[in-house]
Amino acid sequence: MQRQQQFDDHIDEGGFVEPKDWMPDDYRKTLIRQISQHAHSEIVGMLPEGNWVTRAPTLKRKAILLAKIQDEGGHGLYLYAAAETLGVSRDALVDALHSGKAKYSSIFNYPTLNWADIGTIGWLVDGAAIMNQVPICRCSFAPYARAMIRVCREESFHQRQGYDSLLVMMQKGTPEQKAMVQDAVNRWWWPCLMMFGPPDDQSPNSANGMRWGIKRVSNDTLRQKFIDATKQQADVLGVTLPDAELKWNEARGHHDHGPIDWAEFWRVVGGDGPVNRERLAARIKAWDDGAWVREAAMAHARKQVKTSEQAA
Ligand code: BYC
Repeated sequence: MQRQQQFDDHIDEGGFVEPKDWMPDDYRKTLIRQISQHAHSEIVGMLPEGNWVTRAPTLKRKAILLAKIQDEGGHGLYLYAAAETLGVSRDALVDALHSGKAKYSSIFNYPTLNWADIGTIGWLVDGAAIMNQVPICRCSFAPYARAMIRVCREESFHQRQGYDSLLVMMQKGTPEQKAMVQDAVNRWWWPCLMMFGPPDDQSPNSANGMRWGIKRVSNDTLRQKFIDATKQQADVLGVTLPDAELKWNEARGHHDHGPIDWAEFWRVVGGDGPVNRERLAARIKAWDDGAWVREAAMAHARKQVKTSEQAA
């Protein structure tokens, strides 16, 4: 009880928690859930873009895309490592993903149909990700907060490269290329708004997340900030966001927007989105195909230990 009180006081004072510090079980469980889902999202998030590596239109765009995908692999690894400091094994986390028990971001269950989808993912998906992740740099669990600082720096390059790629298509492209950009924005806009999670009054984890300093800003507040920032960028780009009700509300100081299809969100989160099955199957195949690499790395590590023991 006293430890609980000390923990609560520490959080209230804005303190950080390190892996070896005492923490309530529910705090640990919530972090394992959120950090591992975040890690899975990074790893599954490599798939929609990986689909376009061989078809990037120029060497420059291909190099940028490869770098972005590699960054995402790196983000997944830091986040798995941060989750492991809470006492869960990497194998258990990966099993939870492959068995369908663990969630990953709904956004990655939509297909990438044309090249403009890649620029749009950078602009909108990474833009939404940064909006959500900057506050996590101040998360009370220090290893997660530290990981997010580097992740956010890289995400901001990802967002910029996406916007730049779309700007080139909109300013120098053919009418067909401009139409591709608009088509991609039409398909990604609403799923991006869903990335922030359900509305605050339907978000079961928010109360504890906010209480414990894991979440610093609510789902709806971040979604609104994203809409306000993105509308201005869309105007510069020359694309229309697919929401007839989107308009500036002077009294609120924010944009009003049309209704979000939460039934679609829950369907996708529940495993029945456009490409959920394909994404999971691709991850399971990659894991199985990589078994020999893990075995070789373990054999090498065992040999190194033996050699250093013999030398000692
Ligand atoms: N998709 O109570 P709530 C990236 C689940 S990766 C799927 O509000 P919470 C990137 C939620 O887990 C982007 N599920 O939950 C990578 C919960 O279910 P459980 C990933 C979602 O945790 C590559 C239930 O719905 N970013 O940026 O308080 C390339 C109720 O929700 C979603 C992160 O993971 C969703 N969109 O808030 C490009 C950031 N939303 O677990 C980009 C860290 C909600 O109780 N995570 N659910 O079974 C967070 O900030 C929070 O976990 C969320 C949800 C805001 C996502």
